[in-house]
This record gives sequence, C-alpha cells and structure tokens, in this order.
Amino acid sequence: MLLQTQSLTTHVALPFTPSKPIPKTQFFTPSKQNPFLKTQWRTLKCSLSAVSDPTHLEEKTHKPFPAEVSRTIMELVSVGTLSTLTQEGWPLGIGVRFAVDPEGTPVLCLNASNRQFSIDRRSSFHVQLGQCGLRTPQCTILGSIDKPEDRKMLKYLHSVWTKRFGEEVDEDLIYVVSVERVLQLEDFKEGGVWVTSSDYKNAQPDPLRDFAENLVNEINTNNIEDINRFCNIYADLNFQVSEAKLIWIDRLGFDLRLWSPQEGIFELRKKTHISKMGYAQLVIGPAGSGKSTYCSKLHEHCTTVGRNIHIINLDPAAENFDYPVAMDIRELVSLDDVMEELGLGPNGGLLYCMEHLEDNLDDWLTEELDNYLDDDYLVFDCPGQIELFSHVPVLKNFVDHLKRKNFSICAVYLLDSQFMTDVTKFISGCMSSLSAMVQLEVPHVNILSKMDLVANKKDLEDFLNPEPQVLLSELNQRMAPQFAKLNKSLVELVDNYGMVSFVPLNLRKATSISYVLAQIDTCIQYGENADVKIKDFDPEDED
Ligand SMILES: Nc1nc2c(ncn2[C@@H]2O[C@H](COP(=O)(O)OP(=O)(O)O)[C@@H](O)[C@H]2O)c(=O)[nH]1
Ligand SMILES: [Mg+2]
Repeated sequence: MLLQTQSLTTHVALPFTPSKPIPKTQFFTPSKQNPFLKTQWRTLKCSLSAVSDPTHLEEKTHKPFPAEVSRTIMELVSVGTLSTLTQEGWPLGIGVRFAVDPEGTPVLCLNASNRQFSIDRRSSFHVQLGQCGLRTPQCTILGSIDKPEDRKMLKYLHSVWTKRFGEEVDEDLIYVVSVERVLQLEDFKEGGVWVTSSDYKNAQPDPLRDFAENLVNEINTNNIEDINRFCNIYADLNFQVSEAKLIWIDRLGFDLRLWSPQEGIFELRKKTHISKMGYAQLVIGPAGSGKSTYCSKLHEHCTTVGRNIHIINLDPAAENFDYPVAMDIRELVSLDDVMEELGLGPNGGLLYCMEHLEDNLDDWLTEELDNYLDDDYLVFDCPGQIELFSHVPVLKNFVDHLKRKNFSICAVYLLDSQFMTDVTKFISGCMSSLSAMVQLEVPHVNILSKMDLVANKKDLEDFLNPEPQVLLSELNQRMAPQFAKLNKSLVELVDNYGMVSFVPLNLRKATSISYVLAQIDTCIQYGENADVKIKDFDPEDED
C-alpha cells in the first residue's frame, strides 16, 4: 500500500521568487504583438513541454503535477483576485469572475471601473479552491491583461464566457490574462512551485474534477466510518486515529486529514492502486502427453516472434529441460530428498512435493512472482499425475493464488492424439479433461498433441469436432446394451460442458503453434487491444 504522511507542522518552503525574472522589455509589449493573439490556439494541443519534468514529479509523489493542479483550480473556480498597479502606482486587487479557454487562459469581463490598471498591463491573478474547509490549493497567474483584437477570437471568448455564466456581455468588455508563469500553492501555509507558461497550457485539468467535490461530501457525510476504519485497520499507521476526513480525490489518489491523540494532525495520501495484470497458462494433462515439449516449442516460437514468455517448471520429477527454466519447484523441494527421507515412492513423493508447494504459496511462490506481473506471460509446466487435477486441491489453490495476484489464467489440457483411436478413449480423455475443468474453474483449452505423428488425419476428424449423435451411436455400438442410458448421459454431459472441442497441435508447424496460442490468448484476453491476426486453422492445411 503506498501511503505518504505529511506532518502539517513541518514543511520546507520553496523559494517564492520566479526562477527566471521577466525581462523588462516584455512589460511594454504592445498588445498586437501579444503571443496569445498570434497563437492558433485551437491547434495548440501538443505534447508536454520538457522545461520541467512533471511526469517524474507525479511518479515520485503520486500526486498530480503542479501545472495540472493549477489547470484544475482554474476550471473549478470562477472568481479570482486580479491585481494590478493603478496609474498612480498603487497595487490594487479586485475580485472578478472569470472563465477559461481550452489552454487555461483566464477570460475576464472588465468594465471601465475595474480597468484602472497601469499602462504596462502587468497583473497577477490569484485563484483559490477551498477543499472541504481543510485545505485551500491556489494558483497565481503572472501575466498581462490583454484585449484580443481579432474579432473571431473575441467572438469565441465571448462564447466561452456565455457558456460559463449563462449571460450575454458586451464583447468589448472581454479581456484575457496572457499567462507568463504560474505560482501553485498547495495550501495557505505551504511554499509555492513555479510552473512555466507552456507546462500550464499543455497540462490537462484533472478528469475527476467535476465529481470530486460531490464524492468527497458524500463520503464524509455518509461513509465516514469507512474512512476511520481504513485509517485504523488498512492504512498500516503505527498510531491510533481518532478522527479522519477525506479532503480531496483526484485521478492518482486521495488525501485524508487525520487527527491522532498521540501524533496530532496529519495529512495522508493514498495512491489509487492501478493493478497490473499478468497472464498465465497452466499446462496440464496425462504424463507423456507432450506438456514439456509443448512448453519448449512455445518458448522457441515466442522468442522468434519477439513475444514475452517465461516457462516455469512445476514438476519436481523433471530432470532435463529444452527451455530456459524461469522458476523451478525443485529450488523449493527436492523429490529425491522427500523419497529418501520419508520413504515414499515416486508418486507419493510427488504429491508430497506438491503439497509442500501449496504450503508455500504465500512465501516462496509470492516472492518468485514478485519478479513478474505487469503484462508478463508465464507458462507453468505441470506434472502429469491425474490426482492433481481430479481431487487433490493443490492446483486449484495454486490457480486461486495466481488469480489473487491478478493473473489472467487459462488451463491448457493436452491429450495425446495417438490415443484417440476410438470413441471410448475419446470419451475417457474428455472426462479427465472435464474433471480438471470443474476442479480448477478457469478458462480451459483442450489440445490434441503430437499431430505430426498422425498419418491419416481423416481418422481424427470425428474427434476434432464431433457430432454428439455420432458419438453416441458409436459408443452404443461398442458397448453392451445395458450401457445405452449411461452412454447417453455421458455424451450429453460432455456436450453440455462444451468439451467436445479439441484444437489440434502440430509442433512442427509455426502456423499451428500460432493458432493454438491465439486461441489461448483470446481466453485470457492477452493483447486484447493489440491487432492480433488469427487465421482459421484447417486440419487439411497440415497435409
Ligand atoms: N513426435 C512428437 N513427439 C512428441 C511431441 N510432444 C512430445 N513428444 C514426445 O513425447 C514424449 C513425452 O513428452 P513430454 O513433453 O516429456 O511429455 P510430458 O510428460 O507431458 O511433459 C517425449 O518423448 C517427447 O519427445 C510432438 O508434438 N510430436
Ligand atoms: Mg513434463
């Protein structure tokens, strides 16, 4: 959880002077040379200026950067203080209403009585936003008061004003404050940060700005006990919070004001957690069905096409690998040690190892997984013991753990095409796959492996996409009449679960690997936004 606490009694003030003084010559710039008038502002949407590094600042503090905050204040508030020097040289501040154009330029409506500014038109325009009565972020724009001369622009600015205040005004009263630089302050007692004119113009106001105030009021009025519970239970603070209030909410997180008997008043920032997603295949199926070979060919394929992939060995009995092993259960537990020390056979030893993995999901696996996530694609090469996907809950708990870690996961069940020689074997293959599907409760893709060994593909066509009626009649032909009812139920069950669908895989053909991968990617929504081209796989292509 990313939290930042800040004592309100200690803060370091930033220097309050502009980092670059405004050159004197600019003070007398005639209005027709004003950059605002020359600017084609409608086309000014460009990338963020590199004068400062706002994104860096945002990442470090998990707060919107100062230019963004200033733009947000200017969008939300409609009254500010315009300060100028009078012709006699007195500093004079007056309250004015304002609207903003798409670049955040303040648009003012000034009548004769509040146009007593000095000849050089220098001004500062101060605007503040009360947040919950607890904090008042503010910005002061330094610039010059200008009268747009271009009639089209004046018309447009007039429409900006009308839209904001719902009233018609004389176009001749419209003025703008051309922004030279902006001083942004987080609160009354805080130091300020200077923002350049280009950073200010190119920043976007916070997308939550129009809802933030209502949200904050709603939560503080009706859900304050949730805020208190959050502070005392989830925020991981080492002191008791007696009272808490939400101050503001923005696109990157929210701010709380806390009262603690021991620590006094604190402000706390909670970063909105944007979960990153990982993707995973759990490769299962009977021993010898080709799981490890599939993993190694998949790794080869993905490396060739430049795709991210990491293969993880979950088989404690595996010895040789044709793929680089990214993570290995054998680093956690050794089958040989288990067999020797506990006097178990290979099968019992393997189950013991897997249960040991289950006991270490929160430790070993979590630590290992911390190296991944963030769009990483993991493929788990599993052992083939049928118990693991029939009744022993190890893989189920493993999958649930991955789901909690925000992995989108798919079970890939491999069946050896060499055993698909008749309908009874097909049904029994379906049943074992079905049992894994029911156990694991994740999207499921069935693969018919070792298609390169199938001499006559026509023999397999019946099992690639079979008609339930055809299956049933074949089953009935092979079995004694008393099984007719059972056969019907079995075929119905297999059909109802949508299991009667196998994707053939020939590891010798890149097109076949691509096709299978695309099917799995669709299941786990990998590259959803990418332009993934999927070619229909036709078993005939194999010849
Ligand atoms: N011809 C052929 N042999 C394969 C294929 N996949 C696996 N095999 C062989 O089948 C045997 C078992 O494969 P393996 O990947 O170790 O199966 P696992 O126990 O499911 O991991 C090995 O001898 C592999 O060489 C394939 O697509 N084509
Ligand atoms: Mg294997």
